[in-house]
Order: sequence, then C-alpha cells, then structure tokens
Amino acid sequence: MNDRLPANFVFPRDFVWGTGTSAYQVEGAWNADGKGESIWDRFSHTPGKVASDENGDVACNQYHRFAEDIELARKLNLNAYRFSIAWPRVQPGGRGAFNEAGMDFYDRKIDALLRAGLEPYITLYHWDLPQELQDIGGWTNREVCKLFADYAAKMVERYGDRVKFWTTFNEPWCTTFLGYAWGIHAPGLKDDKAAAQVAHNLLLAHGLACIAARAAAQQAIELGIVLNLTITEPLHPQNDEDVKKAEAGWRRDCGYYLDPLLRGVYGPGVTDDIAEIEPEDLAIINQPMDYLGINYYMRSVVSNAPIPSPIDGHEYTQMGWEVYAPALRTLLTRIDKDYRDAYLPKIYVTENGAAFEDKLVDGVVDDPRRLNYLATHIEQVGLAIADGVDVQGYFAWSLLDNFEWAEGYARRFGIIYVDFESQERTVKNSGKWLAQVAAANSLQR
Ligand code: IFM
Repeated sequence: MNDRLPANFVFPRDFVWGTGTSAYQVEGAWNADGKGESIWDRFSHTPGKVASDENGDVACNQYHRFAEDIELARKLNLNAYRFSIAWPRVQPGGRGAFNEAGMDFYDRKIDALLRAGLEPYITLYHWDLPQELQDIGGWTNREVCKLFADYAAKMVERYGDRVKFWTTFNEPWCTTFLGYAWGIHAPGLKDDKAAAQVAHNLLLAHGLACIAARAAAQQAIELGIVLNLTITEPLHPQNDEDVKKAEAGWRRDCGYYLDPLLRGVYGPGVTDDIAEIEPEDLAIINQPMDYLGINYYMRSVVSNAPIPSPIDGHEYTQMGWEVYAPALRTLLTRIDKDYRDAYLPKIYVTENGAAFEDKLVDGVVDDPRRLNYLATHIEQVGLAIADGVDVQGYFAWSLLDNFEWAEGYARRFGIIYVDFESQERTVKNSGKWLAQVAAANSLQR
C-alpha cells in the first residue's frame, strides 16, 4: 500500500470541490424579516454559555452579503457550496405557518449559486432548532421528528426544482452529546437519559425526513446524512490490549450510527439506554441513501497506558485537536471494508479543516499550517480513492471564518479571513492554494 500519491494525482472526472458553512455560524440577521428564535439564539444570549459571551446575531452578516460570498467561492474555482437552512427562518415556530420572507432569502441564495456555477448542497439541520420546539422537549419528543419531516418536505417542494443534494442532519453526535449530555452546546442540557433518546430520535427524524422528502420531490433528488465519525487508533499499535481497545471504540461508534443507518440494526447494548423505541423505527431509519457525508478533523487515540497530551512531536490546532492526516484514509477505507456488503452509498468528505491563529498583514493572510493541513488531508482522500473507495467530493471547512459555537469568534477555520468589525473578506493563502487544486482537479507536489 502506497502512503504517498504520485507527484501529480488527478482526481476522478466530476470530482466535487466545495466548502461548507452553516446558517447560524454565518448568516447573522438573527431576528430579521420574521425569523423565529432558535435554541442557539437563546443559548448564546444566556451569559456564560459562549466564550466572551459572543453570539451569532451578526456573524458574517451573510444574510445581507451572500452575493459577495458566492462570488468569492466562484473565484476560488469551486463547483459546489454546502450550506444549511435555518429552520426558524423559514418556519419561525417549527410548526404551523411558514415565513415567506425567510424562504425568499434561500430562493435568492440558491439562484445566485446556480448562476455562479456552484451546485448547492443543502443541510436541513445544522443545530439551530426553533426554540418553540425546544419548549416541548426538543429532540427528546418524537413529535419533533414528525415536524422535521414536514419541514423537510416543504423545503424540497420549494427548492427541489433547483437543488438536487439534500442532507438531513449535520453531525447528530454533536447535538446528542454536546447539546444534551454535556451542556456545551444548545440547548445546554446535562442529561444522559435524554441524550440517549435524542440519539435515537435524530436518526428516526432522518428516516422520516428521507421518506417525506422523496415523496415531495418533483425531480430526482439525492439524500444523505453527514456524520462526524472518527477512527479510533491505538497509541501503541504493537500492544494487543491497545489494539483491542481501539477496535472496540470503532465498533461502538458504528453501533450508534452506521449500523442503524446502513443495516437497520443497533450495535450491542445501544438500545438499553433508549427509553422510547417502536418496533418499526429501525426500518424507518434504514432508508436507502444516495450519499454519506463524512466530517473528519482528528482521530481518537486510546491506550491502556496514560495517553500523553500532547503526543510528543505531534502538531495540534488552535482547538487542541491533533493533526493526523493518515487516519482520514484509514477511516474511509474502513467504512468501505465494513459496509460494502450493506447498502453503502457514495461518500463525500463534507468537512475537513483547521483553526489556527491568523493575522492579516498588508492585505495578506499567510496560513501555511492550514495550507499544509488541507494538502495532507486531500492527499489522503486521493489515496482512499486509489484504494477503491467511492469518494466523490471534498468540502473544506469553512469558506469563511465564522461563529465557532461555544468558542465564539476566536477560532478561525475559514479559507477566507473575515474582519468581524468591517465585515471585509480576504482570501487566505490556503484559499488561493485550494483554488489551484480545484481548477486543476489534481494535487501536485
Ligand atoms: O464549526 C463546526 C461545524 O459547525 C460542524 N463541524 C465541526 C466544525 C468545527 O468545529
């Protein structure tokens, strides 16, 4: 097995090059034109929840500046643009009346993307639940799963004539654990029992939304989900105990997500913690999907021995996340190996990127560490493709520096620098580099 690509590796024809953003992180306009309150509005307006008490009220003001951002993405030679719809912008209370002004915003955004030659990849839920639905229990309440399916159908009815690619959820793991078990994200609960129910309900909502979206589609659409899967690796690969522990970690994660989604079964023990589960739920969850989105930032390392932090000689990002590109290939090939016999759809790497401290000096943001992060990870995607894995696209996270949830604005993931005072955008050197890769559809070393 080669661990380097040839000096000039050409990606498959029609390979998708894009970036990702999410509504709450970039749009701002938190209460404009009839938008309802979201759980992130409520959470970030509560003192002490977000670093420096920052919030997404203005963010990158993309609600008003989307045309400029789309033009920047076009100039970066990208051919796809991943973004999310803010549910409370289009349906303020999450049930009942839709908000025409909010829906019109996404009409204009989609039209601008298509004019720029950028394929829209829409995510229906990237964490900003209408607060009114939180008030009835949020994702612990099965009723919310049905409401999500209704909302999904409405969005497909409205935009399905122009948008082919639809993702139900971004990173359900984060909603479950960061939001309901550890209190780090909205709605800020610390309740393991609730979290177990949420893990299940999110998958149920995914299944119900797939069914509803397909029924609503006037034209062929492609449906998927985006998971933040990580590969668990032993600290000491020569130590059998560490290897066993890593394998158990991988199987546990699969038991929560890939097994139910792709095989219609939960892994051992998962259902023990779920209070409410109906006999038909797993069949609903196990809907045929057209793609699986994988968000990869870092691996997880396990050992029976204490794990040094940081691991000697390894690089870490501003988030404290280890930079370890080879695990991306391992993750992609492992999914392919373990699920080829199931219904494994094509794969996109839907997020990958790094936060580093950036400085704008004389109109230039020189960010060699991010550039190197992107280059080494894109190389691993190329290697996975060479291994035979059906990876059809790569989306860098993120187009813009933006509101990084509980960390506020102090963590910059963008390939475009944003001055949050003036809202001026500057393409970083990593962005210029990615533009060359996308134009050539190849990685040259
Ligand atoms: O910014 C987030 C994004 O919203 C979801 N995936 C991880 C990113 C970096 O933390």
